[in-house]
Amino acid sequence: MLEHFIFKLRGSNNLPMDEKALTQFPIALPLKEVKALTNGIINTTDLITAADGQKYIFQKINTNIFKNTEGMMKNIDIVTTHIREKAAKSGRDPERATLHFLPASNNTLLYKNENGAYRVSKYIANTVSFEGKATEKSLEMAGRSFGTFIKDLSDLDASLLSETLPNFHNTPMRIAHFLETVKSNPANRLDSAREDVDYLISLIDEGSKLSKIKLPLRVTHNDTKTSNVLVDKTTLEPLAVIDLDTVMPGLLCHDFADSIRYSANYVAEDEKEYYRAGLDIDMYKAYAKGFIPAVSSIITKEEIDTLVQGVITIVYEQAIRFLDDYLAGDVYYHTQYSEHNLVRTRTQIGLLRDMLKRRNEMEAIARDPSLYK
Ligand code: GN1
Ligand code: MG
Repeated sequence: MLEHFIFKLRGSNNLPMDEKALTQFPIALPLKEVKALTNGIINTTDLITAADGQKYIFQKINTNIFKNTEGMMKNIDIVTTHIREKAAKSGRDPERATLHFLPASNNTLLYKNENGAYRVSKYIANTVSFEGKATEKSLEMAGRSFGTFIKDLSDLDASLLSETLPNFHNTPMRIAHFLETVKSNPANRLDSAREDVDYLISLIDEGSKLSKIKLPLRVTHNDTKTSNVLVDKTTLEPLAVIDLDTVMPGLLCHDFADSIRYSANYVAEDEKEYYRAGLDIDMYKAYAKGFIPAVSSIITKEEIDTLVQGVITIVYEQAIRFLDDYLAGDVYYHTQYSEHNLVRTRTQIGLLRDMLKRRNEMEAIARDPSLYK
């Protein structure tokens, strides 16, 4: 049985892959190989090799988080089609410029059954993603890729896309939810996080500022980690932006911010020595150097004025998201140990404290005229 074969390959810690789901996609079965890819902390992902040697990415979508899978795949369809067209016009290889999902037997890019929602995309050969700690070079390239992504999609009407994760970056709502969790203390963990809770509550005004400013709605990626950029294995040139689940209408500063939050911190998101967290200004500069020139022809004055506030807001928001989940008993993010989400919270708080001190330096870099030529 295919299922048993896969089960063996994935090891006993993983659930067996859904055989019925696989047969709904135009791929040659039985599979030759299955490799679990464990980078994401939300979906379950396998690199599979079909009977004819073609490789694909097979994913089970986490429907607890992505409830509107139809809307999500429709967004992805619109966006990837648009990028393929743009790529073809500008001499880039369309099949390497973005992900290409295969239609299931129901003619949509998604197959759902009682076990979950599944999708398959072509594996882009001879590519790697930037894994591990980013370098100034990789971060600059990631900035260019995510900036180009926004620019490529700037002539697409953002209202065509559904808001698949409603209020994803609605910081005031995140704050309200966090305050509710603090009040109800469902996992009885409040005592172990009192200082963190007080600090974040003291910054509610700071975290709410951005939400009061009117900014253009764009098609944004919303998860701009360097590991979401595919590069050519040989030339190391960035090719495509992946992990398109959170693509939806959003603000330009969010895509500037999240990468900086993730990579311009001295420590990784779940570093246990969280007291070493802080802003690596050279890394921040590197991302700005890639991102800003890529969007310079479309960025508005209001957007320039809110780049840094966007970064501070996103770090703040992520800190309360992690802390909320810690206090709730780890219901959202996958965790490996009971304090995992608290550690994550503290790496964000360390970064945030530093950014609030160095705001002027950050502003000067974001407004450097040489980036806007
Ligand atoms: C989640 O699973 P991953 O790494 O793609 C989260 C992001 C967070 C990130 C923190 C849909 O992304 O918003 O910034 O974890 N995605 C969702 O590591 O909640
Ligand atoms: Mg993601």
